[in-house]
Amino acid sequence: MDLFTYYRSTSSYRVRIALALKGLETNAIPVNLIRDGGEHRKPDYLAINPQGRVPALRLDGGEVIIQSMAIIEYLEERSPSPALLPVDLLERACHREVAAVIGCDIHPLHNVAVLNRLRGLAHGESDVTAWTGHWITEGLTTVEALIGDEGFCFGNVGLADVYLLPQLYAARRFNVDLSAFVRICRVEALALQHPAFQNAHPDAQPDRPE
Ligand SMILES: N[C@@H](CCC(=O)N[C@@H](CS)C(=O)NCC(=O)O)C(=O)O
Repeated sequence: MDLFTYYRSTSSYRVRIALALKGLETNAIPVNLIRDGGEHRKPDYLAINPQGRVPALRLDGGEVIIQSMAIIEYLEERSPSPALLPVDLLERACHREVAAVIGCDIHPLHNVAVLNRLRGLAHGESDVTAWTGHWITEGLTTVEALIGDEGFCFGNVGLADVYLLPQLYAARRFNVDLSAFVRICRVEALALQHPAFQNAHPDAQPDRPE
């Protein structure tokens, strides 16, 4: 399998964590979102992912799956063990709630294209920073209220953690103050000790700049 990825893309980072937790190997193909106007906008990449975003997973048969949630669900269904979702239906829903808050309500508001659109509408960097900080803080306030008091988000490592860690990396990159989020910071400290999260981290990616 080939994973089209960018080291600091939070959606790519989610998929890298899911792959690592499941012990699945892929060939990483870096797509630089910045260089030369963005390699994701070039015809070669658009032929792979018509949406022009990362990640994309190309299967050994050549089929391509885009959208991190679709990729992660595919991996979960194809390689169910170790599971990212618990057996209990309500517990599964709890993981999906956190994934949806992050994947649907936080991350899309600070994506590269969205921030560039703000810049294109004559907003300066202080507006962009305030915008990003607002949506990340608001969303993480919800996540803090949803997750539990011990271990990973809901005890054992799972889908919620796959979404949370990349979002925290982005929050720190945008200088969002996370100190009020005691549960979230507990999960972050725990995950950063876990080999799957370490292997998937942006700093461990070959396309990371020196
Ligand atoms: N909902 C998509 C989001 C994908 C996405 O927006 N990826 C970002 C990087 S994290 C991207 O490729 N951005 C390029 C751009 O905005 O131009 C997913 O979960 O895969």
